[in-house]
Amino acid sequence: MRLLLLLSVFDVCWAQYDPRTKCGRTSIVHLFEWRWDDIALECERYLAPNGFGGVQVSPPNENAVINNPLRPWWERYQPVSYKICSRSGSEDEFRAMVKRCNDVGVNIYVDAVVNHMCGKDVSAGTSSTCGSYYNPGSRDFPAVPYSGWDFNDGKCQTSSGEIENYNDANQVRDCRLSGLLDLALEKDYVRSTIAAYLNHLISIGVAGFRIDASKHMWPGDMKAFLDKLNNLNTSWFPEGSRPFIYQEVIDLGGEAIHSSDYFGNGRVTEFKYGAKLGTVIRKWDGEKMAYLKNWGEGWSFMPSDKALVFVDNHDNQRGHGAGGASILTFWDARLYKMAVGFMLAHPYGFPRVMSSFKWPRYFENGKDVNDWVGPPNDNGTIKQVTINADTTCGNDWVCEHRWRQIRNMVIFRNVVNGQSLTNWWDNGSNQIAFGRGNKGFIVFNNDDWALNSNLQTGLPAGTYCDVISGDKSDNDCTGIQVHVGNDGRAYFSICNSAEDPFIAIHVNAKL
Ligand code: ZXY
Ligand code: CA
Repeated sequence: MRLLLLLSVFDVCWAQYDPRTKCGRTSIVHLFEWRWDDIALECERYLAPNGFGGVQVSPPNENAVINNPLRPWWERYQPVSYKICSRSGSEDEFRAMVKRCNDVGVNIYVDAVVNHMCGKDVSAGTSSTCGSYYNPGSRDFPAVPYSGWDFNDGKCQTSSGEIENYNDANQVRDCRLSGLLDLALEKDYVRSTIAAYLNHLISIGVAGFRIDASKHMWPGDMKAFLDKLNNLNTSWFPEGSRPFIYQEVIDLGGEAIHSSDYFGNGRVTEFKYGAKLGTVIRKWDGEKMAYLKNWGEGWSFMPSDKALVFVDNHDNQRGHGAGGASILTFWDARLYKMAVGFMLAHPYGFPRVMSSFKWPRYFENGKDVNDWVGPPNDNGTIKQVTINADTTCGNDWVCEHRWRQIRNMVIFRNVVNGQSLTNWWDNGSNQIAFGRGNKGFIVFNNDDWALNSNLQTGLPAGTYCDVISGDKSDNDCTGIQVHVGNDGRAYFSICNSAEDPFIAIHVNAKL
């Protein structure tokens, strides 16, 4: 009885921090701006077979159609109702996707935009993804419904009604973020309306939520609507499962609001992770990979069991936003693969892999003037994700998650799950290596000279396939082979000009 009680307390305590992934899967992928039909196919044909635990999908609710600039990606962050009806598809298509992904053990996490509705200066009318009428000027969103009483116009203390000073927590929570109409989350009606939207998604079968713009909501207000959420759908999840919650809080230090304010509600995005890792791998500010020895809490990041980690996200991959120029993206493919490889090999945090679309990046005075450009489309309709003969994607979908090096490191992380970081080695510069118990080992050479070293891997003796330069196939390796001796040691040789200057081996890719 006492044990049962203890177990249930433990369960409740860990509930919203647990991504509820299936079969020992340990990462998720953000399929940014993909259509629901394409995500359903991707779950079945690629994500499930390769051990991805889930997908973060773009906001599924109805949003303002912005025509100036023409259909930017950020229009999806301007809600006009909670109808599931967006450029990614209809509610029927969304339901079909959730079912098909859940049926192959891939969870769906929804990007929930609940701090605000659309911008105050968007014109009134029915220019929305589902044709619902709305009037931002009179604070009227009849399709929800919300009216003037449901916004923070009276509560915000700045003269402009906008957030003017990020050192003032009251403004950051109660004023408008770049003109977006700020919801009055202290009202029970608003809390209940948001909870009803999220519970609708839970009933369809989603596993949790990324909560957009959490920095701009009071943690207590968030707790109030999160406490109203139902348990996950028992068609796919154990009785009593709580939704996974990860809150987008951009905290690089130096502002009034801290990530730790939100730990009670669920996990929090660790924006320092990508900003710092980019700086290290670019070798800026005198950083070296050797300094990664105490990566994680040792770098004053939040506790590992609270952290949602990523190299780049849909916002900061555009050269602005949190982290700025140091952020690595698919545009810097060689360094990017090392960064994602490091993230997936390292035990700190719960990782999200980014999957992007290509846009016509063009810098003027250090700023990308095309940072607003929306997904590949034909007259506004999002293009299908086509798959080429070599398994890469077409139609300007980048599909980083399908790059061999990244996909194989997603598998690596599953194989080494639960093992601690062992056998750290570095050369005092930018050559490092570490193991994960007796399951896997990874070696990086980010110096300007060759790496030739005999290292303790901690692995059983045998011949292993490097999963960066190739795959294990028909009991052979398509890339480099690594021979681990009876003493667990292996000789590694990585040329600094190698296409990918790192090697990773694990026990499931042993000949
Ligand atoms: N936008 C352009 C034009 C409009 C959208 C812009 O220059 N915005 C002002 C600076 C960026 O501020 C925004 C932040 O979060 C948002 C924004 C936003 C969240 C949304 C919708 C938004 O504009 O429009 O749901 C933001 C919040 C922070 C912070 C930094 C930025 O420290 O606490 C953008 C849109 C950015 O640049 C955006 C959109 C969605 C996101 C996100 C950023 O999830 O993280
Ligand atoms: Ca707010």
